[in-house]
Amino acid sequence: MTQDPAQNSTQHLTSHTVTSRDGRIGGTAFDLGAAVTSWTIEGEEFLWLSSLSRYQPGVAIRGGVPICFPWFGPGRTGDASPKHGRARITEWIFDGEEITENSATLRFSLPAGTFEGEYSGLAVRYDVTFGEALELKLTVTNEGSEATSFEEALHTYIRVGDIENIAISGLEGAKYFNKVAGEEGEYQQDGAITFTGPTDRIYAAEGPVEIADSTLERRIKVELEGASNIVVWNPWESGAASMSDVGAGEWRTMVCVEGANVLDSAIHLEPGETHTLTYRLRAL
Ligand code: TA6
Repeated sequence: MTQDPAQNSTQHLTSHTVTSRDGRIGGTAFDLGAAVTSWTIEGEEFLWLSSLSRYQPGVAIRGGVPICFPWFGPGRTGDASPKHGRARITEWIFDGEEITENSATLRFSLPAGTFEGEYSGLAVRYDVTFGEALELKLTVTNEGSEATSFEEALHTYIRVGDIENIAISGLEGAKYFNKVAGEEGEYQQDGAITFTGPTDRIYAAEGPVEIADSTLERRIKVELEGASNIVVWNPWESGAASMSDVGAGEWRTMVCVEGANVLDSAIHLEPGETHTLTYRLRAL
């Protein structure tokens, strides 16, 4: 897929690349979408980022950790726009960094006035800690005078060796909604998840889950707090073919394991209430 090189360059966007004092841990996040795009331990990358991602104001970065907020996909009504909500295409405020011997933290918040109507009272903070684990904390406070509810997801793209050579355990027996066209409906997970075609599932489960990657010979654990759903997605060759910002064959080297609260599990906040969604990724 060819692309205007200017769109594929990060030069117009502000990003923050940090390293722990001992030099072992690295990470990068952009103000656009507060999108984390890299987390490394001794140079080994754990996040997937498309080589054809656009880096343009108002366009979601393809890979890393997009934030879906205040709705997921087309939302509970099925027609909300933009897809996955405005947070991932908004310039967040960078609230500073904190570097320690073995970690680096970046803090962001959404500018006041990002949302209108029912979401206008929501204040959103996002704290990203790159350490032996990648820890992401999305904190939402209802500062308005009306109760409101929202969906959210930390849409993490994890780098894998080959999607056909991974297995995800921890969701055995969990109920899920299958979003793949032609297969829509409620199912129950039988055994570990393996991949043989397009996969797009919303599990009613919090995990934890483990990804066994026999190509890269590593195991990765995802732990969540404050999440009622785990979304597992890979577009496969057929889905990736219609995505202009995914490089040839790169769909094979990613799996999205997302911490989420969507549909019936949307978060309801009374005035003054706060909810935090925490996502932790670690290599075992
Ligand atoms: O989280 C899975 C999903 O909702 C899929 O249905 C798929 O469309 C994906 O997100 C990516 O969405 P995007 O808008 O980034 O192309």
